[in-house]
Amino acid sequence: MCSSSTKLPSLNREVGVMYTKVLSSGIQYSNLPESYVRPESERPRLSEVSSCEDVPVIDLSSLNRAQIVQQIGEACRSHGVFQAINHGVPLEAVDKMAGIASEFFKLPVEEKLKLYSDDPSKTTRLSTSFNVKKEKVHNWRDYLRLHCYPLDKYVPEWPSNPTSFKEIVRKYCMEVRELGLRIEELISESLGLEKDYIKNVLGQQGQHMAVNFYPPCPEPELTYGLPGHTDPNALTILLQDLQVSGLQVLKDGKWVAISPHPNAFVINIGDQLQALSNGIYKSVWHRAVVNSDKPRLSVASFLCPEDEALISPAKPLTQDGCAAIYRDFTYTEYYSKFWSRNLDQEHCLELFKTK
Ligand SMILES: O=C(O)CCC(=O)C(=O)O
Repeated sequence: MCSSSTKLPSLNREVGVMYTKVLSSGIQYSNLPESYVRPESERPRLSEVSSCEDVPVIDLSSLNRAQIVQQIGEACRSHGVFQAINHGVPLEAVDKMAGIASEFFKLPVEEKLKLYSDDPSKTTRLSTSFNVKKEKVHNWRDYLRLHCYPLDKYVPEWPSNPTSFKEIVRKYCMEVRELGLRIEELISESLGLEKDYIKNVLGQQGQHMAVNFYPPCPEPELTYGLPGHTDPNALTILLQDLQVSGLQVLKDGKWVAISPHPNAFVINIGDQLQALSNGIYKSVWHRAVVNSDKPRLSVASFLCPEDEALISPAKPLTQDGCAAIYRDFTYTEYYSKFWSRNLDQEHCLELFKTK
């Protein structure tokens, strides 16, 4: 049942290889290729997933800062994720970002493949799955990965097709960065730390983007867009497709779907904030599942510590008998460990525990 039968026109071998490098090639698969099929015990069991009614929705425009801080603290402790509304990023910037992402993935495959690379160290690349050279089973996803900070350094290497890509994405990145830094201040305060504590520890933060494209999948029960993982960075700001859901988070040992909320960003705590908070806040396990009807897009923006930032549990959180549960490490050390593994292995932070 799982052998791939494609509707690929008769092509010579070289062209065929090119077409199968990414999923967004126009090929329609009627069965899931074997290399995407998860063993029975690792499948998503979609019928058992309930929709998460209670993922906190936080209004960032409230004038009551103390209340926002308290809501963020509760959300980070209980879920590791929340949806931010009235976040200050103009709707126009968001709509244009979603539009240009969709246009990009509709480009002819030859055009997109000019950017193809499976080398995670490349700062601008189109790729597929997660880490194709390391993983045993592939994921039903293509993605465009961009480094975004400092903008003037990276924008020149971004796609120039569609022609408005650079301008639209540049604007979006600036807005999202501002939002992320604002949320980091609120998170600092919610931990009882100085407003600038997180910013000071993380230094001149990098910013990366993954524009994710999940084509319709012939057998969504057998695979993932992205399997369960936590994010290795500090904070993730995710723009979800409003029409097509697919994001799920692990809550109390069960996978629950996060229905897209109009004009909201999904904000999730990454591994670095879990370490800095000495485990008080959770870097949430999340995954993207696929469906057989419609393509789905998401745009993840990641704020990352500078390479040499020294991450350690915040000193004020390791007093009064609370020992540091993670050893100190630099972000470079963490990031290279993260990319040397499969996405769905044990939490990478486990490797940095003091005991
Ligand atoms: O597509 C999604 O909803 C999740 C994306 C994600 O987890 C990621 O890019 O790391």
